[in-house]
Amino acid sequence: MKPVFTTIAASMAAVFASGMALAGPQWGSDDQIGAANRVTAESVLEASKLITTGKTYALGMVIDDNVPAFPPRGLSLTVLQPRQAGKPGDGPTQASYNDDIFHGWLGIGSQIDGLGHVGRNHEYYNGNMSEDFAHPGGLTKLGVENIPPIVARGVLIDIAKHKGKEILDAGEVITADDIIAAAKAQGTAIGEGDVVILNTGWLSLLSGDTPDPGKYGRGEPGIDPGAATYLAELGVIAVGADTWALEAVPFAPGAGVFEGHQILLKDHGVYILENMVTEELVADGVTEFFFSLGVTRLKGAVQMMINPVAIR
Ligand code: UVW
Repeated sequence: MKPVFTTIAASMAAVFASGMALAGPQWGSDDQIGAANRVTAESVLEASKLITTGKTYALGMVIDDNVPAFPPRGLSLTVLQPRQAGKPGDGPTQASYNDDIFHGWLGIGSQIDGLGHVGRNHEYYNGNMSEDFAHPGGLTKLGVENIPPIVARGVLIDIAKHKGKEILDAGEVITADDIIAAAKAQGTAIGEGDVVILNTGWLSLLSGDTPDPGKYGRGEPGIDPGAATYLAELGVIAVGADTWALEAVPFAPGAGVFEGHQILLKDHGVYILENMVTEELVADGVTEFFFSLGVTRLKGAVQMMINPVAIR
């Protein structure tokens, strides 16, 4: 009989030889940050070499109460001048100020899905059961406050260009083969530790002379479960797109409800970035960039509005 460690080593070697990344528990049973474990000082230094011109790109959209959101999400903002009515201001220099009150959902506009967002039959990333951590006052595990700075090599895969379209259709499925072919055509290798952003053109429905937010929100092009598995097994940190939920809606034939979310978030600890503004990167032909995202550390939050920055 082979010694246990030899057997384990052999199966680990087989896993790595097959190019398959292990799911959540590879970072330990207490792990709460999943694929963000792939951010290291070395990987950040390597990514920093992608900065060649210093041009910055805001990947976050302007968010207001008109932004199409997954129902019933919404927001309202109120600006006020507390305790200042009828006064010239505070102190000898008459200091005056505006504050703001936000009421709303955090999964709105450009957003990150934390690892506590989508599970399978109430089980979430790393075996966490809903009843143990999803409390009304906030998640006690997997909250976005745990997400470390995500600084990495970013790659933009222009699926729309590869398919010869300005905008993909609602429900148009992006398969693993599509991603492989588009990446090959544009000469971009996707590797472990990358943040992958897909361009579908869908977000352009919200701009231009005749924006169509209704069409934007009713459906979307996006990945199928096979594409989610492919990207997760490459060992990426996050997958995003210029769509509101990354996945094809209506869902791909045979796919479950937001099954790509289950595969990425729950099975692999890979983050999802939604409503990414890709337009300027596409216009400049940028396919590889330095990606930087510090997520607001609201304790116990599931999702968060974000504005990642790409630098070329
Ligand atoms: C769901 O998938 C339910 O929401 P989101 O698109 O915000 O991830």
